[in-house]
Formats: sequence, structure tokens, C-alpha cells
Amino acid sequence: MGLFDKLKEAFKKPEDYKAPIDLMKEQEETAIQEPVVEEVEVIEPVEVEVKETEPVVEENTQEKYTKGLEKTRKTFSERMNELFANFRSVDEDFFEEVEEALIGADVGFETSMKITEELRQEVKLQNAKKPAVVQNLIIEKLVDLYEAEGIGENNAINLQENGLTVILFVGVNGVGKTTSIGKLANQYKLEGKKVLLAAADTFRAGAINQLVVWGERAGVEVVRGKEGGDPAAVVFDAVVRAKKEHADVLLVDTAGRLQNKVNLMNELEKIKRIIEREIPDAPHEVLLVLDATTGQNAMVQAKQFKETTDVTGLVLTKLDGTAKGGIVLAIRNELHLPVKLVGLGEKITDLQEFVPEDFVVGLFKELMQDESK
Ligand SMILES: Nc1nc2c(ncn2[C@@H]2O[C@H](COP(=O)(O)OP(=O)(O)OP(=O)(O)O)[C@@H](O)[C@H]2O)c(=O)[nH]1
Ligand SMILES: [Mg+2]
Repeated sequence: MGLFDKLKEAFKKPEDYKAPIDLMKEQEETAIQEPVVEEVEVIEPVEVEVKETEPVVEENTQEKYTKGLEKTRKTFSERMNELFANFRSVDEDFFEEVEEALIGADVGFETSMKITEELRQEVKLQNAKKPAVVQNLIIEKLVDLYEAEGIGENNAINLQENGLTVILFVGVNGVGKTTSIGKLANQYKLEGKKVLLAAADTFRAGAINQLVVWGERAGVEVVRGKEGGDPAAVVFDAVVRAKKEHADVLLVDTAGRLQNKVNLMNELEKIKRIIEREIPDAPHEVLLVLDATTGQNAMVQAKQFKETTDVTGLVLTKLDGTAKGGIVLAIRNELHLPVKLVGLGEKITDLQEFVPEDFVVGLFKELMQDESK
């Protein structure tokens, strides 16, 4: 089953699927209409049951995505509503408006052009006239392209089954490197892994301490040097110690800002070489952290880093605080770097492995239209 079919299923759910509490309400309503008063009383103990089952509900990954992508989803809906508010017919003006709406939703320029072009052909082919049908076609094209561009993409972290996994975090200042490391350390620790952190941002005042605080929160050790010291030396110490202590995972924090960009890139290269020298197939991941709230700016950063560093995947943070979640589509279609982790909030548990299906459902499920209307 393709991704779009899954989305259609998710769309159907709200109608077919009745949460227990809704069922209760229905029973209650039916009962109230009944002329016999005794039957109303029978309902009461059932209400107590509802209260008892409530706290059991645990948030699953899909729910986290749905919550984290709320702002993006709303903006997408608003744009679609605007688009179809004055809808008369599918003419050239309409296609131009679709293109603008998509660009405005941060799915990227190239992607927007591609979708609109495909839509033109499909609308003609199907002779689609109804707004609901056309809207579903737009979503279908978006999902299909997203799915097609993701073929062969590995969204999982390259964890070594035996031995140490080294993950290097890179990215400009303020994007969420240190925070994501703290969250990931916590996850791995809870999975029973032995985790070590390396504080290789020796440049920014307070950066080492920030990582130490995260280390305490997650209950993992941090290898640190002096502020202003050589980051490569810290990384060397950390790798040696991780090997000696048979750690499972070593997460390396790096500086987001140095005197200039060339220095930053040179330093990252040096850190990478040190790791490679100690463990030939490491680092197993070089994760570029991007702040989703910066939209197209994040795309520019990704292109720059990709040119100078062997980035293996992306961490997209702050998706919860932005309406620019559409950027995931732009990243897939234009960068061809797999998103591996997403930040969906500030809590220690708010870093998720990237699940392409949950993402699509979280983004589009309320946008699907009932075509029979
Ligand atoms: N809402 C939200 N905030 C986040 C997320 N990830 C990080 N942040 C916030 O972003 C801010 C910057 O995070 P840091 O981890 O310090 O960023 P950094 O990349 O290490 O920055 P430098 O050390 O300056 O290079 C902090 O206030 C974090 O709480 C997220 O997924 N959601
Ligand atoms: Mg930092």
C-alpha cells in the first residue's frame, strides 16, 4: 500500500473509528431519548468506567507527530482554504495560485513547480472539476513525490551491532545540537546502552557546562577539556575512553560558530580525521542539525555543509514551534539527505526517530476532502 492510501485510511478513521468516550456519549444520547426513565440511570456506572480508562492512554509516535506538526498543518489548511475560497474553475490562474500556495508553505520552489506541473496533467486526464477532487489531487501529488524521492533513503541511525558507534553533530549556532545530543543520550541510556558525550565545543563560553547539565539529566558521562582548548584533543580523549570502557555510543558536540566559516569547517575536518584514525569506519554518522523555523535558510546551510563535510543525515529541530514543517518535502526533493531525527518539543523525550509515514499523516490528514460532497 502506498503512502497516499495510508493517508486516505487515516482520513477515514475519524468517521469510522469511535473512541470509547464517543461511544459512551452516543449511548447516553440514545438512552436520553428513551421514554423509560430507569434506563437513563443504567448509564451512570458506565461514565465511571470512562474516567478509569482515561489515564491509561499513552501518547504514541503518531500522536507526537500530530501534536508537533500542529502549526504546520494549520498553515497548510489555511492556505488550502484561501486557495479554494474563490475557486471557480481549474484554469491557468488557479495553477499559478497553487504554485504560490505551495511555495508559501515552504515545500520549496522546485517542488512547487513540479507538483503544479503534474497537477496540470492529472486534472486534464481525470477531467477533475470539483474542488474536493482537485484538493485531494494536490495532496496525492505531494505525497507521491515525497514517497518517490524517499525510495532507498535510510532514515535509521547507523548503529553498530557490535562495538562503538560514534555520532558527530554539526551545524551553525543555536540550531539545537547540544539539546538533541542530550535527548538522544537519554533515549539510548534508557535502552540500556552505555553512552559517552564529548564536549568539543570549546569555543563558546558556557557550551561545555550546557552539555554537562544534559549529561547529568540523562545520567551519562561527559568527556570535557578546558574552555578555549583544542576540540580535537577532547575528541581524541573521548574516543580512547569510549573504547577502553566499551561504550556503545559516543555523541560528539561541536561548535556552531568559530572566528569564521573556514575555521569551523577546518576544525570539523580535523575532528573527523582524529575519529577516523582511531576507528577506521567512524564516525558512523555525521548529523547536520537544522532549525526548521529558519525555513529556506536551513536549506542554504545544508547545501553549504554538504559541500565541505560528508554529512550522512539531518536532525530537524523545533518542528513544534514552526509552520514551516513543509521543509521536510523540500529537503527530500532538493537535497537528498535523509532526515534521521526530528525535534518536536523542548522536553527530554521530544526527539523522535524520523518516521516518514507518521510525518505525512501528521501533516496532511485533516486536509483530505470528502469527494462525494
Ligand atoms: N521548541 C523546541 N526548541 C528546541 C528544540 N531543539 C532545541 N531547542 C531549543 O533551541 C535552543 C538552542 O539549542 P542548543 O542545543 O543550545 O543549540 P546549539 O546548536 O547547541 O547551539 P550552539 O551551542 O550555540 O552552537 C535551546 O533553547 C533549545 O531549548 C526543539 O525540538 N523544539
Ligand atoms: Mg551547543
